[in-house]
Amino acid sequence: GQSMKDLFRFSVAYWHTFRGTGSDPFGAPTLKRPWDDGTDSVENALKRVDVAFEFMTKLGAEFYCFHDRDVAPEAPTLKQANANLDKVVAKLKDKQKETGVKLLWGTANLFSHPRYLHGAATSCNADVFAYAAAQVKKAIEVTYELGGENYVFWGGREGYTNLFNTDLNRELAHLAKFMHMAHDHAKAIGFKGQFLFEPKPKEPTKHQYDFDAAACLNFIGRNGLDGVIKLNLEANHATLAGHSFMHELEYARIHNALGSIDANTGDLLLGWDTDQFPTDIYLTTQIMLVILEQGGLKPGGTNFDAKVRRESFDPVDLFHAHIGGMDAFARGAKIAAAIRKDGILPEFVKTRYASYDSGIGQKIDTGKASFAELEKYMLEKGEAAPNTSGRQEWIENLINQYV
Ligand code: GCO
Ligand code: MN
Ligand code: MN
Repeated sequence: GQSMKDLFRFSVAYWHTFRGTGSDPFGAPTLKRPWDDGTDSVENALKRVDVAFEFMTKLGAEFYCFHDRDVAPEAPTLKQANANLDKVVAKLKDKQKETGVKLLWGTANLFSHPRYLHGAATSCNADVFAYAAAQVKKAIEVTYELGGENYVFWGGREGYTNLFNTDLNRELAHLAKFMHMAHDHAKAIGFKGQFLFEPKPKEPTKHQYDFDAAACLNFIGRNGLDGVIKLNLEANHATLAGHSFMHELEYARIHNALGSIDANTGDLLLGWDTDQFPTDIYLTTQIMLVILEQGGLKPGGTNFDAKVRRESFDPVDLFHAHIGGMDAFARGAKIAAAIRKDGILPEFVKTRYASYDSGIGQKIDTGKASFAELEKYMLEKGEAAPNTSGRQEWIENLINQYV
């Protein structure tokens, strides 16, 4: 019953698409943007807004996402940085009104500036904690002003390298305090957007506090933030953690915490966070199976947190890359819908639990029985160890039937 548009809620990532240079850790920028001299001035930032909204309008993207420092320049003082942001946000607001493109989420960049060397909310320096708080306060305010439907916290450098000089318990406590302060401020100004944590392991710090969905959910639960913070899950971050993306999505979904996705694809052999555009319909089918099960992502969406690296000199390639990503999602959605409709998967799942539904589960309530009662049951039964083979364990090729 729901339209494809409502299902995807596609979004363009401002940082990659309008600020990305094509550089990688081994080489200098390649992308040339004739309208942009590359300097981080307010004047340039305002010019970029025109290009960005022309791009998004032509693409037919419904949403965009940004960090404070993608849209407006960093400055020597907080006061100046906030003034820069206000100037650009005024123009973003006009452009949103003019084009109908909406803000899926805003966020603060708490990782690029050298002050965040040891993290932001988990920094050992109280001035840095205060600066980060002020920066997030402002970023929540402009997200509210622009009608943002969510607000994202990607941990950036919230983690540590060496435990000998790190008070892990204290840093987690600082982070919890910070998140409660952010929530309090959102409430105070009337911002109703959903807060989202974005898990990511290993980069940039060795031990990230937001390693994966499970680590984030544990933090959320033990700090009284259930529901206040849901998750923005990214495909490449899942593979970096050694998970499949489908695992991360389903793990979040069953905890009622699947908020939004950063759509991309990474190196399946772990590797690093390459943020490539998604083109693989096996991946998008898996994603859409979970999203359909949840009944959509709203107020979240499908944000292309993806870039072209040193494979391109021409920003037009970014346009084609987004089309390719949207196409991969549309195909994945069709396949996932067909799989759900034929009922084969639920049947596989059901037969897997046959012993609960028709065997031991009927004779003895495995959930209520004691270990001693279960032992007595097995001793009386007198059979050899139960054999669970014979069920279909490897069904990934199912997708091939629909391609
Ligand atoms: C990453 C992150 C970044 C963004 C994040 C929002 O790939 O390391 O996802 O791309 O900053 O999505 O802050
Ligand atoms: Mn991301
Ligand atoms: Mn990434």
